[in-house]
Amino acid sequence: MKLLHTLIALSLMLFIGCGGESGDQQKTETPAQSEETEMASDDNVRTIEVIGTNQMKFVVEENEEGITVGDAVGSDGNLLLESISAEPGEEIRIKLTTKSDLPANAMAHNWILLTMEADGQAFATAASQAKDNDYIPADKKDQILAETGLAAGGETVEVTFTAPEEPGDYEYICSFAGHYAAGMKGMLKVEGSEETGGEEG
Ligand SMILES: [Cu+2]
Repeated sequence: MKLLHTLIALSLMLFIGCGGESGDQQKTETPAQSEETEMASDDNVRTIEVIGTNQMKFVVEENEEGITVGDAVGSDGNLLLESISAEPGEEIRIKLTTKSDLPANAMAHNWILLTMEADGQAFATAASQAKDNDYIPADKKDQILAETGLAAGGETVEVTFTAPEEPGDYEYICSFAGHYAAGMKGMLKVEGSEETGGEEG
């Protein structure tokens, strides 16, 4: 390549030379064609973009494969996110953006995935007393499988996690005070890829 460039440069110089006037010699180096600036974040992890609203709901902009949606929430046509389907051990990223003009202490959201055994209501009740710890109840941390931090209006937080291997329903919630009771929750449904029903029972 270098040689080719040199040859082209040489012939250009000759050409200009023949024309007599060389003018001001501007080195117009064409930028090398390296367009790998925005490739870094594309790691193929399934990403679900979730919006937290002032109505205290998890919503999505449109239905897509692997999620279940309900009715439109609010005036901008976003759809209630009811559940997320996952394969055992699947890697998933949740990107949660809070849409709100309210101050952070009045309206912020997080996304917390709980164990199958956890009681979402009990967790949320304890969380509402843990404002100083970003609404994470210290004595129930062992019930958390994945969590984002809090996102105030205009902010986006994310978490990448591996879905549990055991098929079943895992509740996810926003633990900001009062939001669980208002319906800010849903279900991660881990579906067995094959019948695991064996002999037990
Ligand atoms: Cu919330």
